[in-house]
Amino acid sequence: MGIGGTQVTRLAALCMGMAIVLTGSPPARADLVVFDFEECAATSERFVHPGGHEFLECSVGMITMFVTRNDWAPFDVIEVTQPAFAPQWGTRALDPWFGWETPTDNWFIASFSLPLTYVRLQFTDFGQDSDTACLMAYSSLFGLGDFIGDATAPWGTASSPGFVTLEYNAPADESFMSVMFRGYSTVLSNSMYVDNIAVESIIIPEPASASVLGVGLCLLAVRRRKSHRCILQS
Ligand SMILES: [Ca+2]
Ligand SMILES: [Ca+2]
Repeated sequence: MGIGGTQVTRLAALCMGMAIVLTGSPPARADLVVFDFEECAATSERFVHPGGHEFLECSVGMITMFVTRNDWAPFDVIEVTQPAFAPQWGTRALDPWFGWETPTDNWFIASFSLPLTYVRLQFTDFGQDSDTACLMAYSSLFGLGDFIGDATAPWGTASSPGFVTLEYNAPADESFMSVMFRGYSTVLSNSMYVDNIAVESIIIPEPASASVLGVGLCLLAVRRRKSHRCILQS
């Protein structure tokens, strides 16, 4: 899928925001920020998944999150009222089901405008295939750079309003800029709803110096895919 002018502009802004070089005193941790998707445009409902978002840009406080899929395939924000998600999920969540009938090595990728030290995601589904929830943290945007760490948890064939929570704490003196995540089974590579993405970032100390990465470099980066995968739990 091509990347349009609007996407280029937004990616450029994101890249510029992320090209901050840490200098000066040691960074501090910011408070926990939660992306709950309740203010995002809903584009799908149960059994109707048109792929209404090619990407999603969300800002909470000082942090911007940019969600894509690794192959730039569309996805949705689902609106669910009956059967309901858990109360703490509200009614909206990330929906990976567009294109489910052509299974690929598919992931969501969340890239952030500040380096993170902690991330927590919640996953759910409505039964059927037996899923495992998985996340992987990377040092650079779009699932690139060094693999920092991962987390997995079995979900099986359980159903909403239950959910499973994954969290990852970076080792001391390490941080990450993006997270690849999915709930997957032996038959479907991305088939769980995701909500309440909570992060702790590093506060950029003042004064900080900033350098701007070239947009071309950034766009090149998003075209590359990492091959590192979580190990499926039985
Ligand atoms: Ca929600
Ligand atoms: Ca599933």
